[in-house]
Formats: sequence, structure tokens, C-alpha cells
Amino acid sequence: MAEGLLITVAPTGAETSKADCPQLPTTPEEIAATAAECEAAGAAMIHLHVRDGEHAPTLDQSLLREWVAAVRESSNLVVQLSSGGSVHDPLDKRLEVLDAEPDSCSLTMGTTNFGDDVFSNPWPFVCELYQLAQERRIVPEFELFDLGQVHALGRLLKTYGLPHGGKVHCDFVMGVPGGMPGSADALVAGVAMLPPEVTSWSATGIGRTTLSVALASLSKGGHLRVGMEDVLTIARGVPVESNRQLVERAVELGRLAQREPMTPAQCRELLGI
Ligand code: KMH
Ligand code: ZN
Repeated sequence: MAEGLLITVAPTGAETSKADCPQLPTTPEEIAATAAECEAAGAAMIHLHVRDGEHAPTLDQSLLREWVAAVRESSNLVVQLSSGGSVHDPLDKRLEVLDAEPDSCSLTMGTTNFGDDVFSNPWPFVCELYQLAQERRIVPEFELFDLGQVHALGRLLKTYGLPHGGKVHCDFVMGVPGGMPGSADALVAGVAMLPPEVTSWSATGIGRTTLSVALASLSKGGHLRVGMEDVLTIARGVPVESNRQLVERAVELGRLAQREPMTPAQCRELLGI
């Protein structure tokens, strides 16, 4: 595993409303500023969910393009668009995310209960999205919400071969109600099951599992995803002020583990972009 530390920031997500969290970046101007300050703080990649003029999640193609351009103008961050969208987005619109030409796209390896909702990722959709990403030369980040999805990743790679660029990067998304718990034990089990083709991995813990997952990931030599998509408090009852604050904390944890944050250029090399 690399000595450098990839920090991915997931600044917005599709689940939190602007009304509940005014500091959530939900406009092109806010996302541009967030990207610049998170890069300066030590992030190398951004995982983007786009919002519309009413701050609602959207997969509108022109807005996707506008947000990608805004991040590219204000930073050098590797741009990863979410193909997961919100639990309400239809599968065909989620495939169209790739039309916005990001560097990377998220690609979830199976259907997951998501609180009271269902995050739908039927196998034929996973295969179609993967092959489309290969065709378009967009590097996927495989999102793993449970151990069955780790196994499914091996099956996908055996069936369709490696992603564009030849590297395989995945991200454990832990602590979602309906997925695997955000515990060190679950992470250790997931890492042990990774298919041999995997070249790098990160982990994120939702809500109160954020610190235990980050520490477990560093202990196992993994990378980190942080951001307001995944956690809205910096300590019990204390709201997060900004995504930069979460990136700064990840940098601090990394330094304790003697891991220096990667630059976007190093991230591109790691991911084969
Ligand atoms: N918003 C979740 C339903 C992804 O970005 O690919 C899906 C999600 C995963 O956040
Ligand atoms: Zn996401």
C-alpha cells in the first residue's frame, strides 16, 4: 500500500437539505470555493453530487457540466461524479452522468437498504455502467456498502476485465443503516475479501462511525474519504463548520499515522487517470 494518503472529499451528497444545514455547499460558487479550500487543506479528489437552483439534488446534464467546470476552474482536484445520485433517481439518468465527462465516477456494487429507502443497483445496471465507463475512459471508484458487494466486485472484474487505466480503486462506505457496520472488524473482513485486482482502497464511516472507520482504515494502510455527505458533526452535538474542517482533521490523523496527503497528480497516478 502506498505511503501517501489519498483524501477524497465528499462535500454535499444527496441526503441533507440546505435548510437543515446552511453551510452545505449547494451552488456552483460554493462548490468552487469548497474545492479550492479542500485542495489547499490536503484533499486530492472530490466526490460530487449536484444540486439545482432550489438546492435539491439533480442529475440535470447542464448543471452536472457546470459543477464539473466550476471545480476544474478553481482547483486541480480529481473530479469524481456520483453515479449513485439520490435514492429517487432512475437508472437511465444515472447512466447519463458519464456524459458530463468527469475523471472518475462512483459505481456501487449492489442494491442496499438505505435507511427506510432502497439504493437500487441491480446487477445488469452495474454491468452496463461499468462497460460504459470503460468505453468512455472514465475511471470508476467501486463503492462497497456490504461484504456481498466486495465479492461482486471480483465477479465484475473477472467478467469484463480491468477499468480504463488498469488500476482498481474502491471505497468502503460503512455505517449506512442497511449496509455493513462502521466498525474495525467489518473493515478488516472487507479488506481480507478484496479481489487481487484491487490496487488501492479508501473507507468512510457515516455519522458517528466516521472516526472509528478512519482510524481503522489508517491502521490497515487504506485511504480516507471525508466530507459533509457522510457526517455533519465534528464531535458529539457539535456541527461541522465546513468540509475544509473535515479534510484538516483527516490530514491530522494521517500525519499521526506518518502518511502525507497525496497531491491531485499523485492521485491521478494512483487511479490510472
Ligand atoms: N446518495 C446515495 C443514495 C454514490 O454517490 O455513488 C448514493 C451514494 C453513492 O451517495
Ligand atoms: Zn455519494
